[in-house]
Amino acid sequence: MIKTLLTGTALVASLTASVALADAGHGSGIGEPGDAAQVDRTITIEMDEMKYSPESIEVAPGETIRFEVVNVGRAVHEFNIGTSETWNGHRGEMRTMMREGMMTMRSINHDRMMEAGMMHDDANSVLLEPGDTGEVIWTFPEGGEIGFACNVPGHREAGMVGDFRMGHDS
Ligand SMILES: [Cu+2]
Repeated sequence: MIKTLLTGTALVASLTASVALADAGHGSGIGEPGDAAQVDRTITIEMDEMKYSPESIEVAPGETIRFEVVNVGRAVHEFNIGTSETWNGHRGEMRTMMREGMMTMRSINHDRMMEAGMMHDDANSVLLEPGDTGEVIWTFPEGGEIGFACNVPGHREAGMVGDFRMGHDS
């Protein structure tokens, strides 16, 4: 009984954090969801165990990029555009998903995520099973410290993080 109550509380806290993160996304300077009709270029990113290729990407101010993300590894990985701050907020959500059986290290249970109301369809990220491909279309701000990271528990800590080099003249 106590265990169930604690789990329920954690889930609510996590969902609240998720909503706060969505709000922060618009005014916090990490950019905004891009328009598919306004894409300047497409970049393919491969995700493998604890690393991205490429792991550093130059972006021009205001540029809209379509990221084609391919999981070539054997574990579930995420491509999530943000900052340490947004990732720290998102980490609790990922832990909850693992604990509640919405995902394991190697698979994603989409039905369970739907049941729990956690669709995980944030525009700034894509979570993929091994062998899967997804996309993120993102419009970058005029500047700022932005990167990309995998928030599957333990992955960012193990170095699964990359950076955008902003402000390059193109
Ligand atoms: Cu990962």
